[in-house]
Amino acid sequence: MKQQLTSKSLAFLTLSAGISACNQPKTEKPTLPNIIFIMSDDHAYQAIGAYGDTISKLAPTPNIDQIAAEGMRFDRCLVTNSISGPSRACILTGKYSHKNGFLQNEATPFDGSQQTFPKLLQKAGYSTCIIGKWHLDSDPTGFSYWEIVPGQGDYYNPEFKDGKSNQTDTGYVTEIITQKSLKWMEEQKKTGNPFLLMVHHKAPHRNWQPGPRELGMYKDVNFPEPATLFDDYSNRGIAENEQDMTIDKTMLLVEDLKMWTDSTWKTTSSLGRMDNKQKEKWDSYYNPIIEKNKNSKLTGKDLVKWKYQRYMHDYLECVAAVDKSVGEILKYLKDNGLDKNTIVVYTSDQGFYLGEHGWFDKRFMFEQSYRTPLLIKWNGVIKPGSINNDMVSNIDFAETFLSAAGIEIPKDMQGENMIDILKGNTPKNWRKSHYYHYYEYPGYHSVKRHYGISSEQYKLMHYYYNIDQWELYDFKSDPLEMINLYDNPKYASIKNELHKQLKELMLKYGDSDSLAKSFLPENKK
Ligand code: SGN
Ligand code: CA
Repeated sequence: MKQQLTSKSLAFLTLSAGISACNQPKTEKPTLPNIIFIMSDDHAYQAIGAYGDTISKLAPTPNIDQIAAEGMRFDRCLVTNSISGPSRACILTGKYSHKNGFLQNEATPFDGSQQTFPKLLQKAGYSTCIIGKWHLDSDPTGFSYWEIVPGQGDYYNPEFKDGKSNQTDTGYVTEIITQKSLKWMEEQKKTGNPFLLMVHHKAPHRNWQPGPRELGMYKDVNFPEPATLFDDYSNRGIAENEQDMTIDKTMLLVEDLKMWTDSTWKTTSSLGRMDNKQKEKWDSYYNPIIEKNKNSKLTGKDLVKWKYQRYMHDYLECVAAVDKSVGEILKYLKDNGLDKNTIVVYTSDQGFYLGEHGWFDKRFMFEQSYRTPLLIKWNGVIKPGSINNDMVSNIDFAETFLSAAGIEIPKDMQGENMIDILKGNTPKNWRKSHYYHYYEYPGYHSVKRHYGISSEQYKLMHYYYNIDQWELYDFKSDPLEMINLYDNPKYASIKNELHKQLKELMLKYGDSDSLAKSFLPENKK
C-alpha cells in the first residue's frame, strides 16, 4: 500500500524539523527537509570504514562513516540491476528496468518524459539539482539546474554540460563536482525553497585515476587479499566460467594499472587530458613503479597478487577523494545550520568486486555487486549509530524521499517507503525477498543475462540467454557463495519454495520469461 499524504504525515514533518506541532498556526507550511543524495560510481561497501571490512581499516573513510555515526547504516541494500545507467534509472523512477525502459548502458536513451521523483519534488516546490555523472544518454529532466559529465566523464580536466554549452573545467573531477555542488547550495539561500541535490561522483570508476591530492597515499600499504582471489569457478555454472572480468585476464597492465610507456601516454585520450603540472605529479609517482615492474617479470599467481595491490592502491585513492568531498559537504551543512533539516544519503550505483572471485566490475547477483552501500542521516528522525538489516532496495529511494517531503506516492512506483525504517520501526510486512534482473549481454565483461530472487538466506538465479542454467546459493552456510546447490537433493524443498516465490515476485512486478525474451537482441523490434 502506498502512503497517502495525511495530516499525520504532515505532523511528522513538522516534528521532524524540530518544531512543536502545537505551536504551529494551522495555515503554516511544514518545514520540508532538504535532501542531499551523494552517489559514487562503483564504490564497494568493502571499502567503507563504517562497514568494518579489513580493507577499510587500512584505507579509512572518516567522513562517509560520519553519516553512519549520525544516522543509519544499511547492511542489506540491494540493487535491482547491477550496472550504472539502469541502476540510476531505477533510482529516479522507483521502478524496475523493464518498466522504466533503461535495461542496459548505452542502448536506448532514458525516456525523460516519464515520471521521476525529482520531477515530483520539483512540482511540490523543491529546487532540484544534479551535478556529476548521469549516464542516461538523454538530457536530465525534472531538475531546476543540472550540470553533468558526458557519458562516463573524465577524471582530469573533465568536460561538463548543462544543456546550454559544454565546457572543460581544470582540475580533478571529484573536487570539481564538490565545488559545483557547494556553489549550487549557496545559491539556494536566495530562493528559500527546500532542495534536492544529487551529487553523483564519477569516482571510483574504472580506470581508477587518483587525484593529485591522493596520488600515492597508499603506495606502501599491503592490502589483505580476499579469500576467493584465486576462485577457479568449479562448483559453479557456465556464466561464472565464461565471464570476462578477472584481475588475471581482463585487467590491463597499461590502461588499468597505468604501466604506460612514453609513446602510448600521449595518445591515450583520458590521460592525455592532463596539463604539464598534473602530468609531472603523475609521472613522479608512476614512473618508478613502471621501472620496477619492467624488471620484475612476474607471472601466474604472483602477477595477480601484484595486480591486485596496484588495483587497490588506485581504487582506494579515488575513494579517499570521494570521502574528502563528503566531508566538505557535511561541513558546509553544519556551518550553514542546514544539518538539522537535511537528509544526507551516501550510496553507490551498485557494489563492486575488489578481487572476490578473482573479479573486478559488477553485474552478477553475488553479494559484492548486488549489495550497495547505503548510509543515511537525518537529525532528529534517525537515531544516531543505528544499524539496519532489512532488505531495502534502490527502488525504495524514490518513495522514501517523496514521503519525507509529504508528497503522495504514485501507485505505479514499485519500491517500498522506508520512512518507518528510518524511524526505527520496520513495518511487519516488510519484504522478505528481493527480485533482480540483469540484461547487458552481449556486452562488456560477458556476464550473461540473469534474473533471480534473494531471500534472507538463499539466492536462486536463472541464467537464461544462450544458456539455461539455474543456480542456488545458501549464503548463510556459504557466505563466499562458492557452492551451487541447485542439484543438491537436500535443498529440493528450499529450491521449490524459492521457485514459487520468484514466480510471485515476477508477477507482482510485471516481469516474465516472455518479456525477458522480447528484450533479447535478436527479438528486439
Ligand atoms: C566501461 C568500463 C567497464 C565497465 C563499464 C560500465 N571499461 O566500459 O569496465 O563495466 O564501463 O560501467 S573502461 O575500460 O572504459 O573503463 S558503469 O559503471 O558505467 O556501468
Ligand atoms: Ca557503476
